[in-house]
Amino acid sequence: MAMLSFEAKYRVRGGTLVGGDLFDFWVGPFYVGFFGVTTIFFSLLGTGLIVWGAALGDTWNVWKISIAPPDLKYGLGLAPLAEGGLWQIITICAIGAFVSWALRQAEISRKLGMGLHIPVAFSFAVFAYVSLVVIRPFLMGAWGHGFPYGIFSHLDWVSNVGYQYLHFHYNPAHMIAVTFFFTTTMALSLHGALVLSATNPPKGEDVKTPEHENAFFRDLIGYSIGTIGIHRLGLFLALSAAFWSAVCMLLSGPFWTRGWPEWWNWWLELPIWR
Ligand code: UQ2
Repeated sequence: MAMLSFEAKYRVRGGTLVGGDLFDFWVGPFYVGFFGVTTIFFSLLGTGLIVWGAALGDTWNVWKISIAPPDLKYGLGLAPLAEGGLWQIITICAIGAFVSWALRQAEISRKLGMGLHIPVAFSFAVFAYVSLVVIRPFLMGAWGHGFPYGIFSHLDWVSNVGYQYLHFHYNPAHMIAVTFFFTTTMALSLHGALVLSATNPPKGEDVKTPEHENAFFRDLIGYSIGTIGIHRLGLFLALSAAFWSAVCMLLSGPFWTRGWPEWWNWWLELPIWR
């Protein structure tokens, strides 16, 4: 179905957070809004600075291009452009673009009279990013604790930071985050499989209803969470994965500097063993 005729009646005025009617219009299928303008601004500036940073580097191999944060010696100060200053401005552009995007989602949601679930959910991903490049570096006293902007280089950073704590899988918040990531994939696979199975009956038979979906899980495990419930559960699981990922990184460094396996000594030191 061509969406434009259908969408026309939802192209309503209002719901903007700033500027009133100023940017309250569409370009083709896209809503613009004040935050559409700021998203474009930060994205283009940030991308341009990344290309500049790449040009200052020694490779155009897309896998190896990397824009590093400042050396630790610059602490929480500004660094020269070619020595991490670009990374600092790119970080500001990235956050400007992500926050603009969330606020544009909020404006569109308000315009349509919908809940703010989408911008709230997206904010968890933004929080996870901000915790890595702003909150944790700030708590540790140097922007140099942020991760480099490069495909291989950010993987190296993740590996190095992990080994710095000897065995990151012993980080209890990491354990919780990983469990939520896996549970999210299981919930989505259950849901996707269930909906497709109900909507793809044998040739000539009617498409099945949510009653059938409920009956399947009641037969299987004695419980069905329901059609709205599975989506609430999915959102909770996914947001929890992002949240605990941020927590596991904010603990590592600012609040725990030794190996994570050692953290579990509290268990061995419980007085009940003595
Ligand atoms: C369900 C339901 C859906 C679903 C799914 C279930 C009709 C279409 C997948 C089953 C989910 C359950 C029992 C929860 C499983 C718990 C975890 C933590 C993964 O009942 O209602 O709607 O898609």
